[in-house]
Amino acid sequence: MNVNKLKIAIQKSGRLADDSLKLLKDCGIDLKNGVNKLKTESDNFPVEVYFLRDDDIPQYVEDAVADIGIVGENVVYEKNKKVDVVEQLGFGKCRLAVAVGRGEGYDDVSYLKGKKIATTYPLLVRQFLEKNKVNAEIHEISGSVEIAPGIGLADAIVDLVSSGSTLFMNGLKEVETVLQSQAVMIRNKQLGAEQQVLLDRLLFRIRAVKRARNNKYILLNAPNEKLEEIIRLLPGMKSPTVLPLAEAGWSSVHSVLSENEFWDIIERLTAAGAQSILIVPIEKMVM
Ligand code: PRT
Ligand code: ZN
Repeated sequence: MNVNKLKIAIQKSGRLADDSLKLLKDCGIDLKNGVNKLKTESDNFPVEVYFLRDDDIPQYVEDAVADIGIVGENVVYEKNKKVDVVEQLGFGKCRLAVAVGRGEGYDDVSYLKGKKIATTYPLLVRQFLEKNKVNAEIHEISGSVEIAPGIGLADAIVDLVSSGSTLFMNGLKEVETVLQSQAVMIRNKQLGAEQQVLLDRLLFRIRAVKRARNNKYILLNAPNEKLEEIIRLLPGMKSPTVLPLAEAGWSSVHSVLSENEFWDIIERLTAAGAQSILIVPIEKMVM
């Protein structure tokens, strides 16, 4: 039964839930809004989506209950199950960090020697301490790690940080990064041939969506005598498209810019004489 469907495990509710569903939707996979909230299917792609707690996803994928899953790298490496990481997905970004009281004089990791560290990530903390050759006591707790130093339960914590406001509100400061993390796609190690074909189709779509999210389409007008200089500023997919404008001596230039160099290039284009610059989001980008 259902042998030729790809079984995907995603977080039921929480920080990765909406972005995971959005990614599938952007890949053109329409999910039925079934009443059964444990599982749903799609009419236009052979998938079965399971909604689970994020902590359970690596085990389900190792056991082949699900073929693939979407989960944070922090969970993948802490759970340490036998699964393959196949793709970083670009959302759910955070870091696993060491934090100590704001008033503490912290110079380097040797500060942690003999100290008590509260965390929900005992394995990753142990590996971090071993790598840095520091002996410290790991105190595993199940939540609200940030309050541990304040109530005298620990001298330091290791927890996930994104904006840093939780640490700030609890009188803590971030002093070391244990792991940079984002949501990833994981895969069962013995995926069947049919499932692998479906996964490859899904990954092809995911990569097109990721590329589109990281790029913008740009259109601008340029005086012909400045064209060469303006084209040099534009990386483009191959080379920019140049079309003559109705007004003599002017051209329209079209290209693609990546999100991280975007503002820098726009400033240089304007300085070089580009006018009427339009920036348009890209829906999908297949190379
Ligand atoms: O119920 P379930 O077990 O499925 O969910 P959960 O409560 O265990 O996880 P959830 O939904 O909180 O997080 C899911 C995943 O989101 C994590 O495993 C990370 O990969 C990722 N992620 C990204 C984060 C954060 N950013 C994050 N900021 N997970 C948790 N936090 C918490 C952190 O623990 C701390 O309490 O947010 C607080 C810090 O945030 P800032 O912005 O104040 O620094
Ligand atoms: Zn969880």
